[in-house]
Amino acid sequence: MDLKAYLGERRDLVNRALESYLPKGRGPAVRVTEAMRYSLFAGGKRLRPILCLAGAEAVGGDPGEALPVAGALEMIHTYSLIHDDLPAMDDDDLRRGKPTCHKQFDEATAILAGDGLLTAAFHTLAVAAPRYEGRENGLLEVIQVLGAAAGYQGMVGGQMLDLLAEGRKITFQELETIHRLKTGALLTAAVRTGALMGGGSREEVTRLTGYGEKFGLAFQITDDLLDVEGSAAEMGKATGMDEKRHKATYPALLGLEKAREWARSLVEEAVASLEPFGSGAEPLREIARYLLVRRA
Ligand code: GRG
Repeated sequence: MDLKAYLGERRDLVNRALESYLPKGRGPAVRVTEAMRYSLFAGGKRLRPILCLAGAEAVGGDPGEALPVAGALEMIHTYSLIHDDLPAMDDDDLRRGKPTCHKQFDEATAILAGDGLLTAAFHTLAVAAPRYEGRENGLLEVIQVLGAAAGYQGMVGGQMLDLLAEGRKITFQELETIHRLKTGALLTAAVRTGALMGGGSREEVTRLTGYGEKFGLAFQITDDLLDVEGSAAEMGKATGMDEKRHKATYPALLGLEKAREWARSLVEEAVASLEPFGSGAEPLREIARYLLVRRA
């Protein structure tokens, strides 16, 4: 398959959906919607929504049915980036190739933009609910999965552990827990919710969740590698920051070659989880392999 064309077509689909969920000039305070839209449309890869649509496709479902969930995932992800870039957290100036939200607007507006996006994610799902008449329980399960993955049991918990680990030596096990929660939980939820929205069987959902877990870890390792080997121009954010901040990373703990090897074996395991699936899972296979060659 032509992965580049597939990703481009899916990105456009997601962008059109996001445009309809968060149109210009919405709400009583245009400044906050402007800030939300500034970060949301700053040009991310749309990896989480694409994984969600691909999860639906893998189980033979209609990816269009998963679009509101895909949009919600991207809103949650963008909120996490806005807050992560704040002076109280990573204090970054560049994201998605543009000034970070608090640099472009101001700190208070960036906090509100993040809050607005997180809230809009769940609001979007509630607004879409009538479309799923007769399948309300499925939608509720999706909301549960998303809430847990984004919240204290997942991404927020992982971010807290990451902040607590600053300036101290951590074990490999601790590093893995941080990343499983901080980055992996939302990526796993993307594939899982896609499979649920596509009407996958329990076994299919479990298998795709396994894929998401391996994918999430491999993604983080390649993200760490790109921080060492990538360029700011390609990444749209400053690189070399992990070392500067003395952050524990996979390359720092394992060395570059071992980290690369581990990412490779996780990608193989992710692809192996898809063994019983037919050609509908080809995008998921290709996206996993793409992790090993991505430059951004
Ligand atoms: C503030 C609650 C809260 C959580 C922040 C995800 C996160 C937790 C922080 C981001 C820090 C970071 C750079 C983690 C590495 C992995 C990651 C999430 C990279 C960015 O995701 P991409 O590459 O970005 O999918 P785009 O811009 O393409 O969407």
